Amino acid sequence: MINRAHDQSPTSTPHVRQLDILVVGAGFAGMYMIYRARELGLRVLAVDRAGDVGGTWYWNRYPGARCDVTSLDYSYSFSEELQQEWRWSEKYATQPEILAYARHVADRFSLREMIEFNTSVTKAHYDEQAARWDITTDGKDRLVAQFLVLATGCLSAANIPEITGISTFGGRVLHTASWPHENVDVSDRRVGVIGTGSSGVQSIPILAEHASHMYVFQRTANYSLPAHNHPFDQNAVEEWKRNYRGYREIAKYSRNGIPMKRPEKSTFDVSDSERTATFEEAYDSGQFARLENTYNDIMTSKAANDLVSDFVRSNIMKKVSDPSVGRKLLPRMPFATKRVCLDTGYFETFNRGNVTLVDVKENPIREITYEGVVAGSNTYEIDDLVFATGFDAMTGAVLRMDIRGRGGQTLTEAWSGGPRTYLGLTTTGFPNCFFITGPGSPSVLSNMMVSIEQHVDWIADLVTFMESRQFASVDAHGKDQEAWVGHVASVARETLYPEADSWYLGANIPGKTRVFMPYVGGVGSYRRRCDEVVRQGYCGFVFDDELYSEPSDPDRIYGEADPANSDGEVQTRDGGEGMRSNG
Ligand code: NA7
Repeated sequence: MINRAHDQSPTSTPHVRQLDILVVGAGFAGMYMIYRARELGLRVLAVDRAGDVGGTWYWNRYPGARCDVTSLDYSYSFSEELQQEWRWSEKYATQPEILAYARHVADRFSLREMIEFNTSVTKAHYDEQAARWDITTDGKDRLVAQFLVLATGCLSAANIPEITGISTFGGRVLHTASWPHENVDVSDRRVGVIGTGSSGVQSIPILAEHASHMYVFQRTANYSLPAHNHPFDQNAVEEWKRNYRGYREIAKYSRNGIPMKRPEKSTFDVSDSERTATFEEAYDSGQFARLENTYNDIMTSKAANDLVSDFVRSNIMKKVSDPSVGRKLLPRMPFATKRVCLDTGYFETFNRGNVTLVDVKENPIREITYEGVVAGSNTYEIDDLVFATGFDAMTGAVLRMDIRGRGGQTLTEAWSGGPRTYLGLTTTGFPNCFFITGPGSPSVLSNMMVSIEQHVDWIADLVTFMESRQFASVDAHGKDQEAWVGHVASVARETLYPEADSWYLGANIPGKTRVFMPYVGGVGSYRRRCDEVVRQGYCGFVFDDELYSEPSDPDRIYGEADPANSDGEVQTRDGGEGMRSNG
């Protein structure tokens, strides 16, 4: 608990609420941030545009929505009681189950009293004199806070493509990222789905079962592996949970936030038959990270990646009865350079008589009319149009707010050449403002729960440090930020990731500057670098306008990372098999 005896901070008046921390977002990041802030005795409030907790899991209610990280991994670790008492019912939790978990956490830790729902932040301007953020919402109060924490989620700003004529469409329009709360019945309706990323891949098989006809408008074919989802044997889970704490420790220093055995060999160190057997075993595990981690050069050598890509493509061909349709469903980019999907019967759906695949790369969507979608020279008449078109990822949610730092500079101006952060946590010129899982951190390339907890704990420690020294403001030094941005970019360049037109790069949003946003150096390596910054006296940070400490050993922060192989030194206690014994 922070000793606030010295506290000179102003008190609230009827319409101005004085806070220590304002958290934007009440998803898993925001919930844990308010939990930690309250523990520290801080005045904290979270606001969320949603009507309840859950963030992305509140909004993405489309049929088939599931997490692609196993439920026992995709959950909080901060409370041993919580992780022991909550019972996940299956390997990959459904959206309703994850939302129920978020609600349980909110109730169990009495978090709702610190959250204002149905409230959006419209403006957040930094007042340099007061070293406070002045925040305007669409609610009634003005908020003034020392710290602004943007827990806005990486995949929360929905992307609705600008297609001519959308507003003239005569049927229902739906977006997977803002799916209605009530049941959407597509029985006997002609449904069109635009987009074949995870949201499309998960929803298409279910919608197709009910629709009279389904048109799938595919611009880019994606890699998808069978999820092999299954209910848990609760006895096996209980047995496994005996070492939950130890397992979580390993996850923190793993590559993706999920304990996994380090690949020691190159793809070319083994015979063809051994390699195929390894690929098959990983493929059958229903975890794409395992296939990506079969050999240490999958994400760095095009020749190695070609082998795994061909392996997945050949499996897709086996599932689709019409080879001409199968060929259209084959992804062309290197494996895992776009987020790999996990599916239950996706490719098999194209064997149904009521499903038509429309290749809109070959025949681009020209317009939407009252009747349906015009692609190439054909009009596809539909009743329900589903946008499964994803998100303005990683930066969309923060840039949609009017955020101004020192000298009134907007975040949009500061990031006009792409996002620039120090450690993915802060950006120069915007003091006392933090991003949780921001660009420049492992973020979407990791198990988000591990990364969220790390960032929140790191921020809580920094706030405690500042309180103990009575510092009013913290900012990232521009020189250190540039070094970090350079490090993030150079690690990404050593991999195949930038080769695909992915949302990791911002390539899905017309006009968005292309910068590879997540840090590919690995969760464990990243955590060590963040800890090293603290150990070296919060080097690179400016407190009350003075540089506190320069990196005494910059190599330990901006030095080499091995993107193919980092963080592999830890092993799960069963040698990397994780929960497979329950499968
Ligand atoms: P994604 O993965 O960004 O997928 C969006 C899909 O929509 C993708 O196939 C896009 O094609 C397609 N798209 C976007 N705009 C258009 C237009 N204008 N015309 C045709 N097709 C378009 O979003 P998801 O919601 O599926 O998944 C996001 C993440 O959530 C996922 O990776 C998991 O981490 C969970 P493109 O590939 O850009 O050519």
